[in-house]
Amino acid sequence: MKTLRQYLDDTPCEEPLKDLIELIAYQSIPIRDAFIDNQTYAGTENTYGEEQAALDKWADSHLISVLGKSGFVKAIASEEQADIVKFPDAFGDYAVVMDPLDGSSLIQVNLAVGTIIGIFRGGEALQKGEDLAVAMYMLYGPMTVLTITTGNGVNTFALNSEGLFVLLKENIQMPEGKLFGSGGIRNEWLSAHQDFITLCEQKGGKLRYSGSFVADFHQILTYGGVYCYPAAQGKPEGKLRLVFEANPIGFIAKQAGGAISDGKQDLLTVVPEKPDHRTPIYVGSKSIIESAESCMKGC
Ligand code: FDP
Repeated sequence: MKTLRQYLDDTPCEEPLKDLIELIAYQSIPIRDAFIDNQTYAGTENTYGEEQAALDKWADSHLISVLGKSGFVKAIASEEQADIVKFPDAFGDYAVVMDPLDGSSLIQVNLAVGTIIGIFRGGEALQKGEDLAVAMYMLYGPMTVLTITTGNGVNTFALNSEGLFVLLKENIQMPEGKLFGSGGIRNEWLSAHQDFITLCEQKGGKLRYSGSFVADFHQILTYGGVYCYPAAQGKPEGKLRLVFEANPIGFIAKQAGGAISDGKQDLLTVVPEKPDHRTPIYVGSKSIIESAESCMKGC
C-alpha cells in the first residue's frame, strides 16, 4: 500500500514541504497518546474566552515546540494563541495555521476529534484560504486518519499498526448528499438560516451534528451534505474561525468538488483581518451551498 511519503513523492511539492507535512502528520501519534492523561479541562481560557481542554493546551504546545525546532516554519497562527508565534531564525519560509485539537468538548466522551492544519508558502499566516499550499486534518476516531490536499485532489491515509500512514481513499470527490448539521441555538438562528434548514428537511435531509467540526466535515466529505455554524442574533460573526478552521477545511472541500461560504461569498477569497477572525460557515456539497447562499442573500 502506498505510504504518505510515496504519495508525497508523486506530487510536485518541494522536498522541505514534504518533510514538513510528514513531520506534522506523524505528530498524531504523540497527540493520540496524550488523550489518556489529558481528559479534563485545564482551568484556563483561550483568547476567545473559551474554556481550554487540557488536551487543547497539550497539543498546542507540543506542535509549537516541534515546529519551532524543525526550522521549517517562520510563523504559526494557532487557535490557542492570542498572537502569531514567530520563528525569525527559521531556515524555511512556511507559515502554519492550526486548530491543535478541534471538537474539544467531545474529548471526555470519546467521540472523534481532530487536528486541523493549513500551510502557506511565504512565512505569512494571514493569507486567503485559496492561497494555501497544503490543507490537512488528522482525525482521531476508531482509526487515526489523515485527509490531505496539496492542491491536486484529496486523499485519505490511515495510520497502520506499524505507525505508518497508508493510502485509504484516493482522489475523493464529495457527492451531492443530504446530510445536514447546524451549530448554534435554534431560538437564536436568523430567520434566513431557519429557512435554509427547513429546506434541507423538506428535501429529505437527515440531521447529523456531533459537536466536532472536523469529524462532522469528514462525514460530509464522504456522504455529501452540509455542515454549518451560522450567524445568530447578536452574533453576526458566528463561532468558528476563518484562519484555523474554515480555510483549511474549505480548501479540502473545494478540492473535492464542494464549496465553502459564509452565506454570501466564497470564504476562501476573504483576507483575514486578524488571527481570531470569526465567520459564519456553510461547507459541503456544491449545490447545497448554493441553496444556502440563496436563502441567506439579503439577510
Ligand atoms: P470546540 O469548541 O469544542 O473545539 O470551533 C470549535 C467547535 O468545537 C467545533 O469543532 C464544533 O463544531 C463547534 O465548535 C461546536 O460548538 P457547539 O458546542 O456550540 O455546538
